Amino acid sequence: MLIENDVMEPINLEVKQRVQELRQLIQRASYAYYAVDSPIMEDAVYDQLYRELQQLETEYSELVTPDSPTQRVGEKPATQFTSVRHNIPLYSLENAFNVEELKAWDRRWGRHVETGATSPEYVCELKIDGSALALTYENGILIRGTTRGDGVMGEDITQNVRTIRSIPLRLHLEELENVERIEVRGEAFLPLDVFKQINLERQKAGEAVFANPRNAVAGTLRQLDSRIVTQRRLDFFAYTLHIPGRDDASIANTQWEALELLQKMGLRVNPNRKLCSSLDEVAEYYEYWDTERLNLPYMTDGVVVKLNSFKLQEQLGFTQKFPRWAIALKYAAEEAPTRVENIAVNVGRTGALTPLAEMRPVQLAGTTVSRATLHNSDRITQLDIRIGDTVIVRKAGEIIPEVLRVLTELRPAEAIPFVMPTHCPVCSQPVVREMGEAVTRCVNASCAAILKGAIEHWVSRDALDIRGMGEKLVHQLVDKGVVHSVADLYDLTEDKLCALDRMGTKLAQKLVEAIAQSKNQPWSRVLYGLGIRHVGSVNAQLLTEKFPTVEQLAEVNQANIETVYGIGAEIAQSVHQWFSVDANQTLISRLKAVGLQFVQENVETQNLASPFTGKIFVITGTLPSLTRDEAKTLIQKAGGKVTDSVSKKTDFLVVGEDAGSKLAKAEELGITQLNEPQLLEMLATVE
Ligand code: 0OX
Repeated sequence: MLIENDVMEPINLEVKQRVQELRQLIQRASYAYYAVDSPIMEDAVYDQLYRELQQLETEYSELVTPDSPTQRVGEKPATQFTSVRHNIPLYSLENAFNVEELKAWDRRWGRHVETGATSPEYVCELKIDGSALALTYENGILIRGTTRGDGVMGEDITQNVRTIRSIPLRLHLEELENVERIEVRGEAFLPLDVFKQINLERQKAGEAVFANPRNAVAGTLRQLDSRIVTQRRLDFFAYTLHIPGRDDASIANTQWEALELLQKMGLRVNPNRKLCSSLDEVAEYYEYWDTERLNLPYMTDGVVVKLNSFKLQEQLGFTQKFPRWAIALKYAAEEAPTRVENIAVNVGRTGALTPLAEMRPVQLAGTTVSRATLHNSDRITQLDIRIGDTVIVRKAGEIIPEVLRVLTELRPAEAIPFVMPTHCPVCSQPVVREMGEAVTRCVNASCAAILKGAIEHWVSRDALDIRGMGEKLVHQLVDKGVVHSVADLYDLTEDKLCALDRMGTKLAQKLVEAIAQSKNQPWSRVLYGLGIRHVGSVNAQLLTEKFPTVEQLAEVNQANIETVYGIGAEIAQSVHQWFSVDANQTLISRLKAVGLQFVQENVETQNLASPFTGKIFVITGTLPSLTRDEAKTLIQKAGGKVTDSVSKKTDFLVVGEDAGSKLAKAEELGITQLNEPQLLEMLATVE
């Protein structure tokens, strides 16, 4: 019972509401997953919701109720198969989401037992995202296969288990004498290519697709017709071995030895395991596989870290749910649920109106996310997103967070649909949406938002690189009417700058100097800085190589622009159109008058002769000093292209340490490899 009085600090209403909301979400998700075999959210999303609820209940223990999903040990198995009680329960794993949490786990178990002076050993296994299975062998013959179920009771799915080729029907028992019964546990999984094919077939047949390979495995294992299971090419990695009545130490002394024994007995054991003698080594393994796992033909969602010594494992034992000697170190979820509190509209430098979801802050791929792009009104209609909705947001790598879908079943009655404004939210002028275009635009050339965006782009690092000219200063310059065009930047004086807020003489002096310096930037950067649609820094380089003066570029027709390697019709049209606008010609004249570069110097020695021009590069592994992004930028600036995957078209593979499957493929295709020093040497020839 919750008592709110002046002795106990009242729990704010928002926390109570959130706890209720989380329970409702989790209950619906569990029902959809377990009872009707039709998941409504990804496992990572479910994990995140569950964890948030657990955290709130730990913080506000008064809110824990017996019917909370956190109080449930497991889910009931479906009824089609015979239920079987496991001889030894199948425990699940506690989760850690970063190395800090792993260290906290390590300190915790370390307090329970004496380990002596030496650091313990850890076994790292990839955490396969499949379904746990328990296999029973009698006198070496497979007699039963069961699902995990709730950990205590599982389902007998022997018929289906027999279809998995990597599960031997008879074990090699030379290693173990006089054992009647052996229990093997491991993870059944679906190779990713099979998963994709199954979904394709289901889609064609008008059936619901599986949300992820894990659900597809669970669904397949519970198929009543084992002929279908055979077609699905399930696979299996084994990770534990028990002999009822014997303690584990009589079979092996360590987890590492047990894995080797399982392999000798004929079971498939994941080869990507590692025996580590420190947590730092564990962290290294975890970081390495964070990216490398994407090259594996099956899904993994973390690393299972286990204490290697069975003696230590035995001393530590189990909690209600988990072994104390193991933990799942999971990779940060890239998708999470949250609530849309508002939909704002941003006006970019091209005048495009972009709706943005303002959301309850949520942890995603290691960062806090509170805004996500909704792209355009078509996307909003397609998603059917409303203010007040619970949505799934995604952030993968450097990608801007986006809303993936709406959990419409959680929509509150008061949710508000979004309407695209008819007038620009910055300059109040009417907006337009051209036929066939998804984007709504403000077309007022003197709109402050467009001007601010244009100036921010002009001063940015890859353009004119005017250091010290940040977003706030640009906004002030526009809002106070000091600057109406990028050309006005060149009329700024120390006095004019000093009249602005938070501006001292030193800073003003530096800025004036940086602005003057920008006049030395080459024509390619000036062209990029003009912000012509579709002209990024690489295209600007390609264009200025072919057209070394602004007059040449401004005067040619569209077809001529298209002859440049890498420049397509859309880009050519955009460039041609830009130069045909009078206001843009005036801008060029003003910029020329103040001394900006509109001629490419030393054309002969420029990148036309560069060994990078038009060449396709792929970067793999960790380079000794450059980050992948730095290497990518350098290659692009030298005229090369960087792609993600190796193909026959790849010209060079830049190889760092721990290179994975890309290296193997490049070797197979005979592609030239470069290490970092060789790349730098090649770059040094391009100036
Ligand atoms: C996996 C995986 C799962 C042993 C005791 C508790 C967990 N998904 O790949 N579980 C375990 O270990 C059990 N190991 C794994 N590799």
